[in-house]
Amino acid sequence: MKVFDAKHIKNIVLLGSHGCGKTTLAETMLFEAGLIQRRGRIEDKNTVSDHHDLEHERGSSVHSTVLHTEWRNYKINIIDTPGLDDLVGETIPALRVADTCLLLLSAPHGVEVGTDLVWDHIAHYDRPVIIGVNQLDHPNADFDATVAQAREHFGSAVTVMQYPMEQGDGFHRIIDLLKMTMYVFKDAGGKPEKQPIPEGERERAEALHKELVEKAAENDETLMEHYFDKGELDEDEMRQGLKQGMMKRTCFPVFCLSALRNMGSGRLMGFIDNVAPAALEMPAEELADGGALECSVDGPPVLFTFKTMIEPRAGHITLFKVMSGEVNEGQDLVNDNTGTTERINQLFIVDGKERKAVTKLVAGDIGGTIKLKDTATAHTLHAPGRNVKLRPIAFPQPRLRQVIKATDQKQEEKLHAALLEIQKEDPTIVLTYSRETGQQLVGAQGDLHLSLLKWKLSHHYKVEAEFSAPRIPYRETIRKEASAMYRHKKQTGGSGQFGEVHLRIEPWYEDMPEPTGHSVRGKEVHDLPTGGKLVFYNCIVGGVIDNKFMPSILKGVMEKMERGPLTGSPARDIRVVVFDGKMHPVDSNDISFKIAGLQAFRDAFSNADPQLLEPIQELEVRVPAELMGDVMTDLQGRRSIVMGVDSSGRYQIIKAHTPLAELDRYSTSLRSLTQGRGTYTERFLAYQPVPSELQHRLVNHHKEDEVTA
Ligand SMILES: Nc1nc2c(ncn2[C@@H]2O[C@H](COP(=O)(O)OP(=O)(O)OP(=O)(O)O)[C@@H](O)[C@H]2O)c(=O)[nH]1
Ligand SMILES: [Mg+2]
Repeated sequence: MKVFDAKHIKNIVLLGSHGCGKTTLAETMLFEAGLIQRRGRIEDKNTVSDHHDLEHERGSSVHSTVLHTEWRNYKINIIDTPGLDDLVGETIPALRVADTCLLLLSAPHGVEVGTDLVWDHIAHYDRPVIIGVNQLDHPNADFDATVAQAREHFGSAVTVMQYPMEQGDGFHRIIDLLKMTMYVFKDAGGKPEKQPIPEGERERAEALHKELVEKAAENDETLMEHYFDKGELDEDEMRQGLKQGMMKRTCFPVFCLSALRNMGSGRLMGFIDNVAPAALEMPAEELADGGALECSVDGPPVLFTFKTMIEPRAGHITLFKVMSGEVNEGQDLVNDNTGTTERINQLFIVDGKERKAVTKLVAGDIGGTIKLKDTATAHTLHAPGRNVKLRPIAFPQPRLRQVIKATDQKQEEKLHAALLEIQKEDPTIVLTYSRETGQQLVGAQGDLHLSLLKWKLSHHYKVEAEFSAPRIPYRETIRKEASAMYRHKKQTGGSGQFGEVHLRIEPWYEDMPEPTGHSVRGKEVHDLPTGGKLVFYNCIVGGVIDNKFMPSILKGVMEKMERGPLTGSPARDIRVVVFDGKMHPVDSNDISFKIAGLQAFRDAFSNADPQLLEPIQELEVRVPAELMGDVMTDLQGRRSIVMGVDSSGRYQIIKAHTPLAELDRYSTSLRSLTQGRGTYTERFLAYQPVPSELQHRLVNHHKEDEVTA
């Protein structure tokens, strides 16, 4: 394996909407560079990138895949990502380690929903962008419309470098505005012949060339002066200016492609070699503690892991980028996140499922190793004593949470073990256990993500799983005060049971005055594990209930509060005043007072205007302005209160408070309502009363369940 020096390594991530041709382009680049002798096709399930069984089954990418080409004197690492938005957990780590984004647009479809969604991530990571307009051979290809849309969505930085002479089936010529030449392809694509720009095209080509030169000059005063002096820049000066423009994100150069027919990829690779910034030229990486790490070959060795793959034979494979220094086979590095020392026993580069051993990798390069003991995705490994930690990767929150259960109850443990493994590969699968409802929840990015999870569980881990809607964690409380007494009395043969409790319950609130009309002998404030408070007063006078029974009464009250009288949901924010009762000299014991306390509480509760509370979520829904009306109407149908609307570019952000019970699979509904363009985030806001009609229904449901249980 040739070892490339850091200046000659370029890291590119292939991004774009589902089906725009990323995997096909990666295959074509590998073929053009001579790394494969035959081009695989998506339909034949034999591309280097889409090598997983699940990808073959679906006919599209599911994982991000690292590949590389060697073009002229440069090594280009390519990370091919899946375009489906549910698989954003694959895209984000790839973006994090790439130095340039190659954003592919499809000439028949232009800027799609998926393009816009991925653009938001690119903008977040502030990466240089090259735009490839692909599928120019398609009968519906429209280069000009695609570029116009790109300008509309991504701004005036979109800069035409090339344009096609014809589109659709006859596509075979590209005018290049930097080289001012025409590339003419044979039917099979590949290396084009260079021809002068035809006379009839010169005027258009020259006008566009001038725009390009101005774009290249605008980022550098010296270049600007040259341009004013000579009225022109030479090729090297243009490359220099374009590189600066890319790095400042004032220039997104546009290239012409037909990945399927192998047209345009060689020139694109040449541009990546000569113009796209190398890792060494990129701004320093931010560290978790606020510092920065320069990518430098002479720096200390620092690796950042961005992907974990679990393969049947190899076990855990960890992919990383060398952020600084160099890493050698057999080297010991410290994982800054776990403190574990890890030996890099094997070092390799990857091309899809192929691994090629190397003895060292230098700053800016991407490679992998296996069998690390305690290293996960987004960890930093460094030389002992260096103590460097790179910022973690911010994975998106789940958009969907469902209860997951093994179809066969006996396989529950196996399911859990499988989920933990899958989570290592895919950090956007988030497992949570709800102690309150006793349910195992799985968070994912959408329905498709869940169905892929189910497929993996079934095919790779041989365990069948089912999903269902999570139970809503309702709460119960009261709205007025009420009193009750309960006498528990049992006489069976020998010693009996006796306990009588009189108590009053009241809605508790912050800074509530002390109870009047009773002398307070004891007060306990309990913060309940399910939220809210129970404040318990002992106001017994004259020793009618012995102090030693008070904990039993409290226990009885607590027990009923844990499974409230209305629907069995936890009760909260209640003050209990025990003010009277009776004992029996022989038969009174703990259990009698616990039962009396519980029953008195239950009876008082039913007369205290009981109220069911439901969790309310704070929502931020981001939708294209033209779809706001539909989304708003839908939100109102979900009992939402709209708190306000903000503008953000072409989007509107609706802020609303919505009951959790109305949000089951909201991400799916929002997607279908907005053709996939709407996104949202939610977080718990507060508990609020359930409307009375709904409360009635829920209470009746609970009663029916209790009867059948
Ligand atoms: N006509 C035409 N079809 C293309 C071209 N590039 C890709 N395709 C076809 O488009 C379909 C999708 O191609 P992929 O390479 O899988 O697209 P992708 O962007 O990797 O898709 P995801 O991985 O799902 O995001 C396949 O049927 C390809 O053969 C092209 O340049 N021209
Ligand atoms: Mg793909």
